[in-house]
Amino acid sequence: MQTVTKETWNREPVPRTKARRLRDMFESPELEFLMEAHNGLSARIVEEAGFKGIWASGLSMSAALGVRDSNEASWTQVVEVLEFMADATSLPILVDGDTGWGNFNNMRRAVAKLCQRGVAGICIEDKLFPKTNSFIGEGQPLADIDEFCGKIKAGKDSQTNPDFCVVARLEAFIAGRGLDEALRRAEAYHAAGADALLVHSKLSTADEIISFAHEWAGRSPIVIVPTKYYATPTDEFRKAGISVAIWANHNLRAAISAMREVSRRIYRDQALAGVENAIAGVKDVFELAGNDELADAEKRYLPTPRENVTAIVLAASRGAALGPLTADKPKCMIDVRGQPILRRLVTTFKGSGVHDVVVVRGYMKDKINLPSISTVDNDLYGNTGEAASLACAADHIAGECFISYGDVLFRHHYLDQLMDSGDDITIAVDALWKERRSDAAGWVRDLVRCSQPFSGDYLDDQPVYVESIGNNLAPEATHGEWIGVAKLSAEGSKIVRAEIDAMRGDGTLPKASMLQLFQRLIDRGHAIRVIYVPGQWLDVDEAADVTQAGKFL
Ligand code: SPV
Ligand code: MG
Repeated sequence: MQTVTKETWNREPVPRTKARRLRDMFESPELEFLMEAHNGLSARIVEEAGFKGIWASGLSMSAALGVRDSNEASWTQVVEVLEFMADATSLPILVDGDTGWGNFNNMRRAVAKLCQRGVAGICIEDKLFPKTNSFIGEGQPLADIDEFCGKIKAGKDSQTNPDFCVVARLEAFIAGRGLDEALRRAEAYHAAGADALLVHSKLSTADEIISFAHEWAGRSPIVIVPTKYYATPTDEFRKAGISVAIWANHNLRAAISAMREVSRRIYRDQALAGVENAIAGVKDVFELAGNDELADAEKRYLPTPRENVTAIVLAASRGAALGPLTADKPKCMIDVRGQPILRRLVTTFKGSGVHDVVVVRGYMKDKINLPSISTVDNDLYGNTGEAASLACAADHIAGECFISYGDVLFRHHYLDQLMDSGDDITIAVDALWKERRSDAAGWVRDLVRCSQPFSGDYLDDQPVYVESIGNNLAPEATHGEWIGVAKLSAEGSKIVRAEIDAMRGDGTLPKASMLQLFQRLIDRGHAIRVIYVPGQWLDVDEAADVTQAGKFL
């Protein structure tokens, strides 16, 4: 028989549902096999072995839960197990539904629920609730035929997938009631709409099921469970025209033997060396659990951790223009839509994988108390400028690093664009600077004149550099506005640190702005790369900006 793998199924032009595939197995002229599984892991192992379908054994699921095969696990607990199994495998599952977990009404609800959870079919047996395993005791009472037929009909009427299968299981042989009773019941169950008949026997030979198959003469598919007549060659079943053989409990029994052996050995040895080579490796466990898929998904969905990238956030100033809003907190801690600006900024950095965020505090420094940041203090904030604040974090200007004002909000992908720049010093410049408006008297802007005006294409990778930067550039000499975020390479960090030292040396450091620092670098011949961005940022310098910031979010 051809081994059908998951890949084979997936190559079908129109994928068949699991229920359709189970139905195909019943209708196939070949003898097909269902292999027992009792949880997600064993379902995966069955699929890995090459089987086309799974028998969710009541005995095995109960035993795996540590209870007896006597409806001690409730039907919803069984459905929970089935859901894990259905999620873990692409194979169709035929569930051992015992007696339908109650009367026709319980059967209706169970079938609807199984269809929802992706189970392909249910097998119900003509015994009484609570059931007993077929291999326990003698003369188990059978269900009333009509009552059982009603249950089959109720199941068929409740399926929401047209291919869902209801298999009727004959326990006449198990109850010692013989072939005639089995055939009488088979006739009735077939007429009630059963898609297949499972004929069960506890003899050590296949005599009962073969005589049944002979009399039944292919009127509907026959399913068997050769647990007790395991020595019968499989070809005998083929010759008898059996549709499906169920290997009903062998994974559970294998697990019991293996777990016993390993537990006893480890108990005895008080050591693991004796078992290590005889059991599946931890890697195997990861593989079965699908960890590769998770690793791929992490690449797609998680921000790439920027190892060793630091963000230095300059947040020392009060923001006096904000008046009463900064009477009791620095401006970076002003609330915008329920969160301080600084928290949003830190979230933007962390969301882009920059986890090392250093905030330079000054005015009301104790109010900057966010978790997961580190701080340095510019206690002379009242008489110093931004360059002096940056100098307080000089030890952190190392390796790749961002420098940002503490009162700006911007789209997080601007950080990715800055990261992607191959230059040592890069700043994000708003190409739509002319569209920004403010009524504030003395509005101060960080204007930039570039080597090229914005080309109109944000994907244009022609490098553009800063020619001059300041607050007082003439509009006709201006190409954009710095949004307050810069990125340094490891070399860029060295250059900036050296310039800070030079400024300290010549006495200009205390009063210098970031713009003056940048302009000095340009004058010294260092290139500052420009990444043009299309607006979508703001800084908070005055009360109206707080309202704008709310809208921006
Ligand atoms: C099961 O696997 O739970 C079955 C088959 O119902 S048997 O145990 O043979 O009854
Ligand atoms: Mg069972």
